[in-house]
Amino acid sequence: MTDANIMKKNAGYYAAELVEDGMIVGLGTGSTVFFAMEKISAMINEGLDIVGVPTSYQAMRRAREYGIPLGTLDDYPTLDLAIDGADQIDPKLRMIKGRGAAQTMEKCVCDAADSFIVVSDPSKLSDRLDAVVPVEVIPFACSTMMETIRKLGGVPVVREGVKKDGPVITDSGNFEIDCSFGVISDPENLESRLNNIPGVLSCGLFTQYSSKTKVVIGKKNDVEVI
Ligand code: ABF
Repeated sequence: MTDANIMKKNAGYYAAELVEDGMIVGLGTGSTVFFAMEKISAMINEGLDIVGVPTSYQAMRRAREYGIPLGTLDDYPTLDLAIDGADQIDPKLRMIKGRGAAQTMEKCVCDAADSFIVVSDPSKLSDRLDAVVPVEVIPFACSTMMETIRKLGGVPVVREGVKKDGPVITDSGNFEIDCSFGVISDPENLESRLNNIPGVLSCGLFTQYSSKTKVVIGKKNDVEVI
């Protein structure tokens, strides 16, 4: 196993052990949270009784493979805990998510949870937020929204499918626009302005959840909790 995966596994396993019997747990999308699912699966085999609420089709499939009982936000409008990954995390625990094109449902699950556990390796930590910000948009007004994003100082690119056969389509049937803004000096303001563009469903800036967020950084032999 690579050092990166060892660190991701340590983070995911640590987060999984925060899950208690009877909890309803949001399950994020991404390789690090999948390690948490692996550990939760073992805990279920030892008698843990939980229900998972996946944040994407990919997360649902992986959770099913691990035998994790699943529900939806319709079944469980509020969650005890959500475990998810991130693309970039700043010192105030504000983050950028969405490289997996699932940030809209991830944000819904995060919002519904009493506490938010973010699992990561050290590479996601940064003094400032300057990663690409994914923005999920309805296809209808994509070009207009891209113009608006340009006026906000962004460089928008519609995320293409792996085989370049057209735009990536999200689980909700929309496009993802990857927006480069350089160093984001006011993440709260940018998140608000992106969210207010007609046709935007969500953006990958998560700036409103720091107070309920715990970040678990996997190291080679242990974890650091922020
Ligand atoms: C998901 O996990 C996304 O929001 C984020 O982009 C991704 C990170 O994946 P990984 O853990 O594989 O780095 O939550």
